[in-house]
Amino acid sequence: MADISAELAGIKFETCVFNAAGPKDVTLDELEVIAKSSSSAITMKSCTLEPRQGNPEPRYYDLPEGSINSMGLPNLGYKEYIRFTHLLKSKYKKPIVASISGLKFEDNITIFNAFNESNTDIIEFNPGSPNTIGKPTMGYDFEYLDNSLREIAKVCKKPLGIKLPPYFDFVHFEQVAEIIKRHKVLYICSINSIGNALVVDPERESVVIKPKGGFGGLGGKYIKYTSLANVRKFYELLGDRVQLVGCGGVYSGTDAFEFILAGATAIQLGTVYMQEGPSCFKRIQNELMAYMKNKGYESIEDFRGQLKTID
Ligand code: RRO
Repeated sequence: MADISAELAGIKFETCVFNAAGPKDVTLDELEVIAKSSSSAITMKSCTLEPRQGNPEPRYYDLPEGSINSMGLPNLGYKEYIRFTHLLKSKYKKPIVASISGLKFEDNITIFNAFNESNTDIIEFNPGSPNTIGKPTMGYDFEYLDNSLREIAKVCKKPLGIKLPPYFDFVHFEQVAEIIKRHKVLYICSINSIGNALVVDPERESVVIKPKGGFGGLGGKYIKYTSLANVRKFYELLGDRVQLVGCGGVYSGTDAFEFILAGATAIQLGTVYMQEGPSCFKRIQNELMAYMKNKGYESIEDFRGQLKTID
């Protein structure tokens, strides 16, 4: 059996495959389903200061090879998620990952401060949601990103990761890598959904989700190559100074293998979990182990980052 355990942000993970913030992780019931599955951690929905209903429905739509969503950050408010960390920790052994997506700079400071008293193992800052009506994607405002991380790093006493939106230009990768280097960020999770995609149903001559006239975040197989590019580029720029988590379009153990080759230490499952349910964790972990065994790799460190280029 190949060893697919990982150490992320100083925390031991039994396997490198776990759930992404977002899909089916809003309520305690949903989080318990993840806790009881083979997901190696329990990642919770991004939270805000106040509870939110989110955007009007329909706001999620399955596509043949992925999904489009404009959920609009529906969540129970940060206080509930702090409470959940205590409940979950008393029942399950897995690491807990909290995700914070305050609507304002000051909200993030308040929430990060409060989470110091939680039982979460890791906090993922999420400035990458494309779906908050009337708000830009914070991860594209580099000054805001820099200032937020500076203040968050001052207050946060938990291991800190960041979930970034996708970037498409090498100059932007370089600018973001410089910001990340300045602050105490232990990992980058790339990528959030690709923002403001548009799906058209020709039969109904209509968009498929209600918010924002049909524009929403694209996920699933459509985005795997952009996710891989983001992981690889940050690995090239940051090496092992900052760890990487691959997210976006992983549906199989071979997909997970590709992300590790590109430099990822762990993999998060989003749309595949929405579509397949909790069996996806064990299946993808088993497929990854089988693929590694065929290749003669014993642990993910045997090949992590070793992607070949063509001379
Ligand atoms: O809730 C959402 O609409 C949402 C969030 Br916070 C996010 O980070 N990414 C996404 O695709 N949807």
